[in-house]
Amino acid sequence: MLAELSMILLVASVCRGLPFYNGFYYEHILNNKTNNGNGEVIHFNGVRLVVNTPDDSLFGYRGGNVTLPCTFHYEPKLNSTRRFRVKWSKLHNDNTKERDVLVAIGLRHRSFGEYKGRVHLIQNQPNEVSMVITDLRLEDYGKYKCEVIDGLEDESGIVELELRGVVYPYQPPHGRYQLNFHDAKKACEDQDAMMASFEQLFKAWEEGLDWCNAGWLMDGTVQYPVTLPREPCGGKDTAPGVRSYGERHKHLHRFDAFCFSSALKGKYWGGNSKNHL
Ligand SMILES: *[C@@H]1O[C@H](CO)[C@@H](O)[C@H](O)[C@H]1NC(C)=O
Ligand SMILES: *[C@@H]1O[C@H](CO)[C@@H](O)[C@H](O)[C@H]1NC(C)=O
Ligand SMILES: CC(=O)N[C@H]1CO[C@H](CO)[C@@H](O)[C@@H]1O
Repeated sequence: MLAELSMILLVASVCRGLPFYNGFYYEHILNNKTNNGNGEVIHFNGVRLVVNTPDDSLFGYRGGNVTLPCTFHYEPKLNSTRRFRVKWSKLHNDNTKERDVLVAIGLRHRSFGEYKGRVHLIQNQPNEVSMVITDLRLEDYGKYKCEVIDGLEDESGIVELELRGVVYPYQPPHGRYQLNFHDAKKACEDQDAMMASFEQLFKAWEEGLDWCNAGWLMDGTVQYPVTLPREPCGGKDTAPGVRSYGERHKHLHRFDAFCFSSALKGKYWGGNSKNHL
C-alpha cells in the first residue's frame, strides 16, 4: 500500500514538472534526469543551457537572404552531446502572440505557413542553430525567437530583423485624405509595397522625411513626420518629430497613407509615388 502510494506520488510529481507532454521530452526525463526516490526530479549536474543571439538588429532586402544567428552552450560545459529540439517562431508586433516558423528535431525539420520552403537551419558548428530566410518578403520584418529545448531546459533568445527600404507618403491622384485604413493598405499593396509601421516611419523621419499630410500606419494610427516645424504644418513653435492623431476609425476616417518598399540594392520599387518625394 505504501509502495503503491509513493508510486502514485512519484508519477504525479514528475508529471507536474512537465510543461507539456510529448515523447521526446519524456524520454529525456527518464534517461537524463535522476530521481532521488522522493518523487523529486533533480537537475542533472546543475547544468544550465544558454542561448545566444545578437543584440543588434539584422538588416535584409526584399528578395534577398538573411541569416538569423543563434547558438547555444551548456554551463558548465558538457563532455557529451545531447539531443535537442529547436523552434524558431515570429513574435507578433505587440510581442504577445507567436507564430511557428520552423521546428527541427535532429535532422528532421518542418517549416510553416508563409515560411514553408523559405527557411532552413544552418549548423556550421555543433551548437549552431541559426536560421536562413531566403527570398525575403516585406512582412518578414520583426522579432524572431530562437528556442532550444532539451530534456533539461527550454531557453530562448530574440533576433530582430529589419528590412532596408523606403517609406513614402501616398496620396491618390484624386486628392488628399480620401483613404480609410483598408483603402490605404490596398493602395500600398497595389504599388508592390506595404503600409509602413511606426518604427519604419520614425526611422524615415530620423533620416529627414518631412511631410505635412497625415497618413495611416499599420497599427491603425494616423501620423506625420515633421523635420522643419512651420505654420501650415502644426505651427512654427512646435518641436520636430512624428506627430500622431492617435488611432482612428478604420472605416469612417480618411487620410493619406505611408507605404514601405524594399528592394535588393540598386533596384527601386517605388510605384508611382516618386512624384510625391
Ligand atoms: C538566396 O539563397 C538561395 C538559396 O540558397 C539562392 O539560390 C539565391 O541566389 C540567394 N539569393 C541571393 C540574393 O543571394
Ligand atoms: C567532463 O570530463 C572531465 C574530465 O574528463 C570531468 O572532470 C568532468 O566532471 C566532466 N563533466 C561532466 C559534466 O560530466
Ligand atoms: C534518450 C536520450 O536522448 N538520452 C541522452 C542522455 O544524455 C546522453 C548524454 O548526456 C545522450 O547521449 C543520450 O542520448
